[in-house]
Amino acid sequence: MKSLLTLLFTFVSTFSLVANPCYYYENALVRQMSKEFTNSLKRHAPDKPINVALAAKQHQAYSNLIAQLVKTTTELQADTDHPDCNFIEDTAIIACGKAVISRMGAKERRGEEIAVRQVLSGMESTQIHELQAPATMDGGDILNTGRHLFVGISSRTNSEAVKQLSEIFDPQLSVISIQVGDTLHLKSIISLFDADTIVVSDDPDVRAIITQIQEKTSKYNFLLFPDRVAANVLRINDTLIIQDGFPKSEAILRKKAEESKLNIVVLQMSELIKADGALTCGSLLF
Ligand code: CIR
Repeated sequence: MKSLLTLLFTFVSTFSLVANPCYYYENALVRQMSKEFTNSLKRHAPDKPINVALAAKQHQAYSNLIAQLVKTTTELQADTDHPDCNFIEDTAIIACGKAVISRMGAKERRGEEIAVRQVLSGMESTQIHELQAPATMDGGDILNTGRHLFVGISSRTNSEAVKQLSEIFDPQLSVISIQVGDTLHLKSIISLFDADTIVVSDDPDVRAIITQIQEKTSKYNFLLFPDRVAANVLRINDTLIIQDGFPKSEAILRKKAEESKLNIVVLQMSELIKADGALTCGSLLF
């Protein structure tokens, strides 16, 4: 009986994946930028200090674009105790009608998830799960392809999170851990173009990640290009958002987007990059 139910469930999940691929979103949460954004966490001090006014402008342009691309956008107020609060992606992951609230890897960021949990709890269609200690997770380490949940093991996300995510998402998504090496998050260096295609920069660290994915599954194609930062793209429905300032990577992404009949939008993220953020980190999409 149980195997019959599992079979039925897998069939329904597969069918809904075809109908609504993992980059089909109707809802978004975004969060205003803190006035303390210059005090955000950074792996390395930037060459030039963050231009706060420009950072706010770039973040606003991003939030406005998201609001145009999905039906409902909820904008949370900034949290002045948390300079990184606009990087809302890290506070939760939402997939298959389930929201998993992060226990974020950086202690300085814990507490950002409270307002997010509150908003998501009010949404009937979303079942709330909480990661439990000793698990730590940042949403930036999670790549959902609709079939697999690749979870980057990083300085922010640990293997206990992988265990708990497997319990939550089995059998809807197969949870696979990936060692990310020397980068902040998995999605700092790889992201999703479509359900079968992952975009990556062509460098040794990333090739090690490709090898790990290929050891587990042969289902993905990889679109390679030269710039590491540019590998964080954001696919929403029929639009691909890419970062300005990386002409060689842009040419490759444009060609592929045209072949797939996608709209392409280019956003300048220079000031968010200085705080190790880019495109996926500014929204929670579901
Ligand atoms: C941090 O170090 O947590 C933030 N300054 C950057 C977070 C970027 N998040 C993301 O890409 N998902």
